[in-house]
Amino acid sequence: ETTFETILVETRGRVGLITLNRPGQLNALNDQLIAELNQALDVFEADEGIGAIVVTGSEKAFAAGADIKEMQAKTYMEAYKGDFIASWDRISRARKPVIAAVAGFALGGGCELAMSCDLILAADTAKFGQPEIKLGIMPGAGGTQRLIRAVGKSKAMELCLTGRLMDAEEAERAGLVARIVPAAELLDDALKTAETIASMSLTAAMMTKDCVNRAHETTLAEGIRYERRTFHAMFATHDQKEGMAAFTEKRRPRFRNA
Ligand code: CO8
Repeated sequence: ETTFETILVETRGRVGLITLNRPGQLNALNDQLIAELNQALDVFEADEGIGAIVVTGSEKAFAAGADIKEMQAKTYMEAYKGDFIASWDRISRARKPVIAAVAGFALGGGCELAMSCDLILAADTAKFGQPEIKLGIMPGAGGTQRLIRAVGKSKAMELCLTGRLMDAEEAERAGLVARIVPAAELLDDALKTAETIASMSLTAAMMTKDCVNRAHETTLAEGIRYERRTFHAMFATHDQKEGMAAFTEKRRPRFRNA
């Protein structure tokens, strides 16, 4: 069992739960936290017993951004040579479905981390934003690229250029979040949603998320072709035969994730 200092890691049934845990810093993201998060993701991804992952923060903050105090003195050469932020993309390369359960602040790198997950569930207390411009910098972990795909150019520009925060209602209207949940029910709802996903064929879920994410990477025609080939491949799986047999026989499927 690995012990972590900046995150809490638990297993709930077939769901892996990662809680960002730097309460004194509103879960500001530093190298240690990202390294621990990546390590926890590696473990859950390798674990056959895990079918979906939830990443959450505290009531007050999902994450209030990259750790400003740690970044403050960084030089260009340190950022360049160390490829600052490169390791942040581990979560976007997760093959199992990942849900971000966001309450309170998801700002800067925190908003980028949430957007790197497959879907965001927002507490009614959630606040999203890319306030980097107020620090004399700009988003550096996908904010200028993922936000525009989620909310469109005008709103993405406004948020990135003014640093204005967006509440949960606005985020839902704009398409950034899947659903808003009362704050007190956020974690239960996220775990339930993850458990629903984890009860499906993991193979099907992984292929589905891979195809949906493809839409951001390629043209429509290529994406459609990629989807079709992946769809064809599903007929080689046990779970396709089992899922369809179960439907025909009016019983619950017993997926083998194969
Ligand atoms: N970094 C370091 N410490 C932080 C951060 C942060 N991002 N956010 C909050 N904290 C600390 C505060 O310094 C404070 O510590 P202390 O008690 O020692 O003074 C503690 O957390 C509590 O914060 P506040 O007292 O400020 O709490 P409030 O409720 O008054 O305010 C806010 C909450 C509005 C969220 C406020 O804390 C704030 O504005 N935080 C900064 C938000 C921000 O600018 N985020 C963007 C950071 S830049 C970034 O993410 C760049 C991303 C680039 C890619 C990734 C690079 C690694």
